[in-house]
Amino acid sequence: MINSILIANRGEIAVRIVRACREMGIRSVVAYSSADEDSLAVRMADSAIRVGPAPARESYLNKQSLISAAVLTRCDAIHPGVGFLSENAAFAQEVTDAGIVFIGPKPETISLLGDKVQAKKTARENGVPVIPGSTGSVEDAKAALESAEEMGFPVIIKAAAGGGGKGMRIVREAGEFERTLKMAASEAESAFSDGTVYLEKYLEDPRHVEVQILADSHGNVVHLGERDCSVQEKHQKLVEESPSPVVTPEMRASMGNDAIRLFKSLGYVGAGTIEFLVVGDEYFFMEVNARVQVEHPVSELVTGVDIVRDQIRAAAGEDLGLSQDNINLRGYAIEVRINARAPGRVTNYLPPGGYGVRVDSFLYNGYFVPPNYDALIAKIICYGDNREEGVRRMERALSEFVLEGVPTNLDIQKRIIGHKTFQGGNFGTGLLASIMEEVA
Ligand code: MV4
Repeated sequence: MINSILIANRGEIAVRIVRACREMGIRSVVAYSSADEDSLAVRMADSAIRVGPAPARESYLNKQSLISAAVLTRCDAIHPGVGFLSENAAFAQEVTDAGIVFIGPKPETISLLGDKVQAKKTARENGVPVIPGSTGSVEDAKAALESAEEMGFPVIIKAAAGGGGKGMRIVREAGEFERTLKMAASEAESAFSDGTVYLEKYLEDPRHVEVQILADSHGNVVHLGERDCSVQEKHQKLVEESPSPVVTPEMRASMGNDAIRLFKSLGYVGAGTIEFLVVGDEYFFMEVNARVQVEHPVSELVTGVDIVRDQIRAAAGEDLGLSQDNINLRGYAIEVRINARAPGRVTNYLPPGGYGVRVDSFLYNGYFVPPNYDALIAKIICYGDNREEGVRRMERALSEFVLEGVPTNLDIQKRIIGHKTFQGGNFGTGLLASIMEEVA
């Protein structure tokens, strides 16, 4: 049983969790920084507690302050949301040691999955296809060059402690290899205090497809289909959709079974995502995100499963009674992320609505978007019976959206969703760059 949750996050995800708490009869307490005193989550929650000044390092990343806040407000659980401490094994452990439920997988699971080399090894051992030519961590430059030549250029160097594109380097020829390897390792060392890097064959213009998993502590594990997140800008997702236009029913079943096998072997509890790169009819494991994700509403709309509610129930030790036979993927959903290009005060906000449109946001008239955090300010999610209908509905929703006072990426989103290549469904991760070129 969970009675009260401290929400150790902000923005639209904090609002999403407050809403789940209200529906579940759970008291919500929002932990906020000085920059977020006027936030919608603070207004909507049952109560709120300041955990530090504006810089995230001293507030949303301040483990001790957050745990003290939970103790002071008599919360029996902490929801870390996305980003910040959501995949921090030390935080999960300290929360647990304080006798508080961490809403997420076990600290050991977070720790294993946070090391991308270990995660890949575990995937491979469980029969999940990994990227061809990929190896364990790089030990010395000479051996690494040999292994790169063996897999053939281009190769990609990734940081073991990275993930989500942080600290990646593509190497197209042997001559650049050693220098780039050194740079990647020293960047990884300064960014993550861990200079471990690994190599993969670089796949040209792949699609990014991820499978949503839900698991309870009673051994029930199901998948909620995939999300295609191929429209990205500097590793920031801009559009997510389900089903993927390139995933066949056979691929879906195979990816889903692989994911379930891996998550069962991990003893995973809660909501998680397995990321794949897809080229043609082949898919390759990339990494696991051990948290609920920004784009989770897409899967909620095509399955009817309240992922945040079930994540909380799983953390409370409840048997979710999940069975894959009861998960029915129906229709199509698409999410567009609206990002602020600069801080500013909202002078006019009219979110879209109507049939098949959901908006997850923390904006309101008069709200000041602070400069300190993530640029994401609104997610527009549309449902349709099929991709054509869902995309048309998204075009309609974007045309209704009014936001004045804060510059956003709304124009580029309209251009993407209205683009014939996007609408055709046949594109890779290079789509955005080619649209930007057309604009210029
Ligand atoms: C790759 C890749 C090609 N080959 N790995 C990993 C994290 C993600 N944000 C970007 N990642 C990539 N990993 C191999 N072996 C290409 C990318 C990639 C990418 C992937 C999905 C969507 C957009 C992307 C943009 C650039 C690079």
